[in-house]
Amino acid sequence: MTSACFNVVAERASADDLIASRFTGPDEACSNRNAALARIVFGATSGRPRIEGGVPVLRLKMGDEAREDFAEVWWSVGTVTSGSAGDLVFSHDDEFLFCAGFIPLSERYTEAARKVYADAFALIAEQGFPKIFRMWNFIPRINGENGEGLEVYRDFCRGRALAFEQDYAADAGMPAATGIGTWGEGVGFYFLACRESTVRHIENSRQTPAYKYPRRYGPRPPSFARATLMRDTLFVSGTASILGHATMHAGDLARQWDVTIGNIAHLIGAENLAAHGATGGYTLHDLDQIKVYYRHAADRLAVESLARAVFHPHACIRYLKVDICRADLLVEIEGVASRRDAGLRPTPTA
Ligand code: 3EB
Repeated sequence: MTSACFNVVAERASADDLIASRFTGPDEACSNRNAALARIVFGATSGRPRIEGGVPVLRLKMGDEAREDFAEVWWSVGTVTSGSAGDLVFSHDDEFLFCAGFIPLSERYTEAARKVYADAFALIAEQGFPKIFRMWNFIPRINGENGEGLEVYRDFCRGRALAFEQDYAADAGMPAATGIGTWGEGVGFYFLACRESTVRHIENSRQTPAYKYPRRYGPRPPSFARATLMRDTLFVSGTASILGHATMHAGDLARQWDVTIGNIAHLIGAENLAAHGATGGYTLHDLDQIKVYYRHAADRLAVESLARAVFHPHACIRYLKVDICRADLLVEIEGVASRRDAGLRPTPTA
């Protein structure tokens, strides 16, 4: 595979200090990247995604006082076409499609979430990229109650589940995802899709599949897989201190961290992947593009030192202080696993 480079770069919004962290594919292809497929700015403002200079841009208000804005940029090695369709913006090259959307603050998200996801599913089918392999959802007041006393996350999950049940290709499976809090004034989401049917959705034998969570967690379960394998890259969903379907160690950051890391290590390991017919496995040192979401500002230094102790010294790690979809969760971690020696490695920044 020579032209199939697929990479991501996280860069500071200030742009002069590029933290390049790229994965899968030959060096040539990676150094060939020439156009941004999309830019997600994790910063101080939020709003509807827009096309800026031909590139979809989604702004998510994720910052706390620490002022640590950064942008996640998805690079294409080919020619990028972008556009909008209703409230959605999208872009694609020959291989991958990016799409982003936004739902304004509301007393009830079920219908709006269902509609915007249904619109997105129709868009990707029409564009010829029917397989979603990674999705992110950022939900304001995620643990608050909606206009009917239902937790906002559960309200959102209901709409998303209806869209996946009724409007998504039945055989496509649910993608790896993150569903997390934001300080923004509405639900922001984005996802990546591809043409091929070779993506493989992975569950974790330590955890109940989220789409099978019992009813006590809400009227409809969350629609996502624990990870999605796309070629040699494993996209790891937001992962937390949940065994089976139960939260472990409410109130105990260190213990929640250990369960979360144990879940990821098991999820990406050879034994769990073999159960899905995939060969080989990954270790925590293969993880990059890591986001650590933590609930309490006071836990920041602790999560940083816990992360440094377990991840590769060159891994790109971002810390985001937001609420998490269950009120008893203190930390959630996502990342992308790939062969650390397979592609061009980033130069560590000072
Ligand atoms: C969990 O395991 C923790 O709703 O898209 C993780 C990843 C979580 C994705 C989502 C939620 C979502 O249930 C929460």
